[in-house]
Amino acid sequence: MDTIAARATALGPGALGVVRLSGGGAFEILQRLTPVAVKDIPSRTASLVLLQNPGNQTLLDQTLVTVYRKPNSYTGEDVIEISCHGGSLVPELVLESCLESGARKAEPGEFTRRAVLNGKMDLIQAEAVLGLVGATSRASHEASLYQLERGLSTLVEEIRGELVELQVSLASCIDFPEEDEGPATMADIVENASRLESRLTALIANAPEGELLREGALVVLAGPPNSGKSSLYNKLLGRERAIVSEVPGTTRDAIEASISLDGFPFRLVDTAGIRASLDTIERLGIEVAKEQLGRADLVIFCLEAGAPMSDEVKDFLVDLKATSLVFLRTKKDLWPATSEKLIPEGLEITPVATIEVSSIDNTGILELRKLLPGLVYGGLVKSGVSVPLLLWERQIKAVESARVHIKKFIMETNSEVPIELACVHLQSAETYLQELTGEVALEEVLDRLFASFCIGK
Ligand SMILES: Nc1nc2c(ncn2[C@@H]2O[C@H](COP(=O)(O)OP(=O)(O)O)[C@@H](O)[C@H]2O)c(=O)[nH]1
Ligand SMILES: [Mg+2]
Repeated sequence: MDTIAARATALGPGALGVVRLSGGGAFEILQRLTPVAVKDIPSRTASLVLLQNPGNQTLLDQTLVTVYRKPNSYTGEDVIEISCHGGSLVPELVLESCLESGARKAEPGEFTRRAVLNGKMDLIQAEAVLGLVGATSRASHEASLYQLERGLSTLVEEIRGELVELQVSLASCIDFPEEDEGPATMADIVENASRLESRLTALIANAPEGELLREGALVVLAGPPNSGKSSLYNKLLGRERAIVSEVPGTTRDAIEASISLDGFPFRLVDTAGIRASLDTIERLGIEVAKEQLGRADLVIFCLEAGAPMSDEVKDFLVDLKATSLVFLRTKKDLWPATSEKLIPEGLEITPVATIEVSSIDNTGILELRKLLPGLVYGGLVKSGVSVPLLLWERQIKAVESARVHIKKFIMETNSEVPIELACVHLQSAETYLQELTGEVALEEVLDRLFASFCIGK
């Protein structure tokens, strides 16, 4: 394997920049950049090293270098980390000098790919690295870290181990069908297979929440113009992001911002009010609002506390039926003792919650903030995020395929299919679990996965 090099820190202002080298030539390459005897630098200890330009030997930077001798490194190869001064120029100069001295520029994710190939981590952990680097909320940070610590890997290996045992029992059942004293009966085997299937099903059940953790759940504010959406939006964000105005139809485009509630990530979207409008731009805004609503994980519908509901709004709400809906009666401060029903008579909607709020005196705001994580991330709010969790589509597909094959095995044992054929499904399920951890990894899977990494990871 050739020696690769890349900046491990982002370009731009910063006190430090880190350039990383990995491969058999790492020590030689560094030696071309300094008079210090590189082979004598102790492992895993920061050492002051003056770097020189490889061409004219002029001083390049004062750096701190940490060397890792194989196999005790991130990639399992010789690794050198050069901590130089940060900014946009110095790290680039250091990198260029490494390239001039024989290193090749790393591909995206190539360091982690080498770590996987050298058995330093499995594919689930590699994805956890990606999740950790991309984490924007406490929950996604914690969940990725738990998988990096092999939370999911351990569970998957355990299930795979049981799948192997099942196949062994099955083989002896097939070979010695007459023996009553055999280690397991067919009924035992099928029962164990169902147990494994349930464990995979439970894992998949959590997966949609796991996937949302990465990007944040999409929560869309909707309702008639002037119902207080933008005011509430700013209130939830804690800053003035959307324009608030008594002129109806002010918000025309959908605006999006990220917030974290109780550590869980949300993408909050404010939209144009829903009403028949002749104004082209406002009509476009309403179209955008409808589009956002189609993708929403949760809709917060705002209607002024004492206001009647137009037919247009009713139709709109009924169309929304499928989406999970929080129904707000807004501007409660203006309507302290309204006799208006929270949900207007005859309107057949079943919101997951109905709250009276005011952006002026904060009525209901805390209640709303507390409510949202449970509505979107219910399972994870209960269990906590330090649990084995599928965080990526690739993982979900592999587990689902394994589950389907176990299910087929169980079904075929109850049918005319010869047991020798049915047991092929157990083998397939095992292969999918091996793919999940990367124990059998196709080159193409690796290519796709690591393409989404940044260079230097
Ligand atoms: N009294 C009172 N007025 C509010 C409240 N929320 C919004 N408003 C006012 O209602 C008008 C419309 O608010 P806005 O947030 O722009 O509504 P949007 O059109 O639904 O985005 C503005 O004049 C706000 O100041 C509230 O909770 N109480
Ligand atoms: Mg608005």
